[in-house]
Amino acid sequence: MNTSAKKNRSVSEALNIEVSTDITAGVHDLFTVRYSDQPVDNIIHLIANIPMPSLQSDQIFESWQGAVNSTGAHNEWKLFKNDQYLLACVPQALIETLPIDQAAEKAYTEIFNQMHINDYPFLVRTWNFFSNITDDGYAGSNNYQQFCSGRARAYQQQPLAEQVYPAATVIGTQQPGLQIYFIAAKQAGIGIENSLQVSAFEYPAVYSQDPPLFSRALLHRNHSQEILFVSGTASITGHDTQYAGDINRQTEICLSNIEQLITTAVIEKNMTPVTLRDFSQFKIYIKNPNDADTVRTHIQQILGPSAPVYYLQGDMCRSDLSVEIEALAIIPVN
Ligand code: 3EB
Repeated sequence: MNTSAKKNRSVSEALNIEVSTDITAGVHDLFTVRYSDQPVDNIIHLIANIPMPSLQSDQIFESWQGAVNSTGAHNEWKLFKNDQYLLACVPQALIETLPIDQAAEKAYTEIFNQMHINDYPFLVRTWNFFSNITDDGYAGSNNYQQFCSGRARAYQQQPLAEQVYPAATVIGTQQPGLQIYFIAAKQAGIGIENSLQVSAFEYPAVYSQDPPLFSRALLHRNHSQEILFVSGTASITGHDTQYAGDINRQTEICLSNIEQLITTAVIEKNMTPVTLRDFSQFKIYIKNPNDADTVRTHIQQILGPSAPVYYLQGDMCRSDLSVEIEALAIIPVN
């Protein structure tokens, strides 16, 4: 292969992210996800508007960037693709009238269908949002537990025997409806678990009848990058919530869990050594807006004032959790 062909191939597999805020946008209760094919024509496409208030003075935009944009139109789907990655949001029309477990089952079944049709067989990252997350559903379980059951049923119907679970975020919103956006890939990622935590897919059934099917982090390599997707990470060790009611201690446990995942990725999976300072993005979900200043002060002491940290109001899937942190590292490699 000649050098320029190799280089082009690298570029067309890369995924980048730019997170920006806009104080003039005037809409503080939407978190906006976009895709741009910046090297080509710089057109910015909307992926999703998540009804989740910013805890900053400005609206937050998460813009993914890939080289080759193709917006496939399969029924209601808008699909953003490059040579390695597929990004999309599950169309609302497919799921909007269903109760949460059926909505989750249908959504994941549709995701797997699109992955199959478009030939991106590996699910690497998902973001899931719905309302009343800890409220009672039916059959004695709450809405989060119902969501877990629906997701598990969709997996059970798939021939995904060897597949590692994606990194994931599940956050409660104040607006009705289930919103899911995700990244799938041509090549498999490497699942990373946290030795300080029981793997979520092995949680005891007291948390949910069907286990939460996600990896604590997922390392994905393409031709020019190592991408570490760190799942929504909470103040949990073993499988127990730590420091209910103490926002500072919960923030500390979130960060030490993330540090543990980085160490595991580097030592066990041979990732390029990175620190929290090398990360491209942190999203911090805070349940009580009154805690935002405390968390921000704490985070700035550790990551510095100009780290790419974004604060959003969201509810956690356990009522004793006050904060959850997800993170993303995109490291260029030769
Ligand atoms: C936890 O560690 C916190 O059900 O996909 C975080 C990230 C959590 C993803 C999921 C749940 C999920 O159990 C909750």
